[in-house]
Amino acid sequence: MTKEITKSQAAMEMEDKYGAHNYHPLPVVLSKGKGVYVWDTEGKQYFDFLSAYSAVNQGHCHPKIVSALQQQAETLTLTSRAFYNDTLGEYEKYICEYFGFDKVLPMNTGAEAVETAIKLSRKWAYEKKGVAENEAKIIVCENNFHGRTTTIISFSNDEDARKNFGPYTEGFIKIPYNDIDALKEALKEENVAAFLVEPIQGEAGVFVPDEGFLTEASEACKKANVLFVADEVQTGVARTGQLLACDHENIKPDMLILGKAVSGGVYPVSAVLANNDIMEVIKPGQHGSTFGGNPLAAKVAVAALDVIKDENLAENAQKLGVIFRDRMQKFIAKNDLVTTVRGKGLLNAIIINDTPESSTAWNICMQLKENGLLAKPTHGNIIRFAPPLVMTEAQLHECCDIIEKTIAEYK
Ligand code: IF1
Repeated sequence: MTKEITKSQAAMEMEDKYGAHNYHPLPVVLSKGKGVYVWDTEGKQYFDFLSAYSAVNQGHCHPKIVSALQQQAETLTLTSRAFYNDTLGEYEKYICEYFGFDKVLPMNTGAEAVETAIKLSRKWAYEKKGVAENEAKIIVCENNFHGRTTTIISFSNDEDARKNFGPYTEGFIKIPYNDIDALKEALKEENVAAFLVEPIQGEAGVFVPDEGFLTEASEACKKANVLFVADEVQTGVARTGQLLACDHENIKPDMLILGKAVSGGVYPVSAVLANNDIMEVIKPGQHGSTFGGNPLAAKVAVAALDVIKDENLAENAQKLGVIFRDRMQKFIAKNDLVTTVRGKGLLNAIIINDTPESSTAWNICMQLKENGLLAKPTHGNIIRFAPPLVMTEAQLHECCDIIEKTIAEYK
């Protein structure tokens, strides 16, 4: 027993000593995952209610995805895009048909895909819309989270993400989220290339816009000849109870940004999808990445997207999400510690009745960990709940029991 405690202690101390302190993890050291479960170095089992920020929608170590990885790893891993390979085209066809676009531009991380969409939007504005060189503007929303590159943090309003990383990239107009009038006003400006938006704001604490906002936004963009660019890195791939969060309002973005669960968390795979009139502005040598679209990524992504359909994960997320919010609503009606539950599908959050500066949400997460469920607070007093979508109804009820018991007993 003592020896095992030393094991996780040792792992944490090693990260602390040799790794940059750019994260503040919950003190649990994970060494194994399967489906909705993860295990720590002491063998304690937990429900994973973060799913690696919605990358592991298909569940940990899904056998079909892992098998695709293993087979391809023994065959061909990386060619670079200097040559063709026999897996990329198949993947490109597959993902284009899957989401209904003409073309895909493959990248690796979410931030890279957002950067790609920004570059595509600007180039489209200059070459198709006729915006004067270096004048293109992109409308973004307050409290956005799109990644951590220097350009992306330039239009963040999170001090931690931004401060002392300047000088910042120009060319962004910030409007309040979920404010159609502000968007229409901003669209009156000249030289607007795109509106970049998360259909649900994840980092902001799972903020769901009013019904109709996305539809109106999409229509207003179309009228103004401005690209509607959806960042579905976190909301995409069945998380919110539809394949895409945009599907809840039946809208089709001009550009779709995907990451995370495109690979089921097995390998970094991201993508930008668009139709030919947009994608054709990129010519050889103008954008790319050594690893983007490599054979491993291609095979893993096809397997991961297959699993979403084969196992009806969007439907399951939709169904379980309703049950989850229903139980939480009933619970908070008789508990003062939680004020709100909100979300869509299995992307949900509860708001703790305390200041963002308090450590209440953190302490609750520590207690949830003791009780066998892992979640992480965001913005001090919000706890995000996003389990893998392969969860069963019985498991979800078990998890709700843990959450309710933990909060009810919290002192
Ligand atoms: C971290 C949150 C989640 C994203 C959207 C692009 C990216 C992300 C909508 C960039 C990434 C992350 C990254 C993670 C924390 C996280 C997050 F807490 F910030 F909100 F998911 F819940 N667009 N989201 O949400 O993707 O480059 O990371 O692959 O630690 O920074 P990436």
